[in-house]
Amino acid sequence: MDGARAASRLRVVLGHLGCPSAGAVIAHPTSGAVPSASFHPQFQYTRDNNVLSLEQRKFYEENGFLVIKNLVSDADIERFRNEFERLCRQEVKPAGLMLMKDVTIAKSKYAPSEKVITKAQDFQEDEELFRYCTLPEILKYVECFTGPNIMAMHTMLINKPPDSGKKTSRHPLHQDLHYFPFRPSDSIVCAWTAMEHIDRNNGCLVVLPGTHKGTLKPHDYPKWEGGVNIMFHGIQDYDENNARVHLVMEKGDTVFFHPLLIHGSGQNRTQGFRKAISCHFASADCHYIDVKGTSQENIENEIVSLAEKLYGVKDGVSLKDVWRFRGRLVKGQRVNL
Ligand SMILES: O=C(O)CCC(=O)C(=O)O
Repeated sequence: MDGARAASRLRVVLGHLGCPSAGAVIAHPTSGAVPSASFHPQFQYTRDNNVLSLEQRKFYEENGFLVIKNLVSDADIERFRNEFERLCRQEVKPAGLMLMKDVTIAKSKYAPSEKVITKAQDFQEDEELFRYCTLPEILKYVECFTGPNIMAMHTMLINKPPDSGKKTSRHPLHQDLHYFPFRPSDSIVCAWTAMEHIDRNNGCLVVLPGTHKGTLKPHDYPKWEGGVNIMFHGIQDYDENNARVHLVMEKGDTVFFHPLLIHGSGQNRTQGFRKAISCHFASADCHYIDVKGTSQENIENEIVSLAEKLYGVKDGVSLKDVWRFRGRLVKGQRVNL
């Protein structure tokens, strides 16, 4: 699908602004989660629904992330890999999809292929890749953090390239909440699934445990000599002494993490492209906020001008509009977002 269709969908979405109940459609039934804090008032970041063991809940509460081994099947990962290759070759063009290249080759004229594209972002209109966001095994865990009304808000397949020597394959330390104009943060969670064995050699995720208990910090482009990829904002100021954990993961392993958790990923020192698929989910009960005058204003300006360029929509588009366009209900009712 092309930019014109994306623009027209964005216009339809914009036309519905101010009447969020238009989206209150019932999708899948919910699994009958009970309201949070009914049994365990000491828990802030997880909800009562019998999926997580007490040990897992305590781990997430304390650290802000939780790895579930072997969650997504090899067969599904193979299908996502094949679809990514089709997208890269531009055999299909879902509305809203952004195909990114590493900054070192961003201006080159290479034919699009999986050796050139480093990220496919916003695949919410690609039914095959979007299946990831609807997998029952993923949603079962997501519900522990969001509750029963679930929106898939932000989708990515990350194809971290072999580093050219300029260290641009690194992802600076950041908090995902910087990108999101919706709250509360405790009702948002990222699911990130390794599509192959991932370790420090090919650039695994690195997390700073416990940092989800802090506040949102100012972000900006790091001053890296070799260049920085578009939208790779990083935290300028964090505690260098905070412990770091490198998440070594096998194909199908999935980490769930809080949007305030400080994390990033290292260089890919191998010759292969390191693949992971991820989605940020939020409770449909979350609400949008105005980020004007906050540390998020820089990313609002950047995302909005990119969206205007991509979809040919001018004037009056806000960060909130872009997110309304991206978000899709995957479970329960579309209450707010
Ligand atoms: O997959 C990676 O290398 C890091 C992805 C990430 O942290 C992000 O896109 O927010």
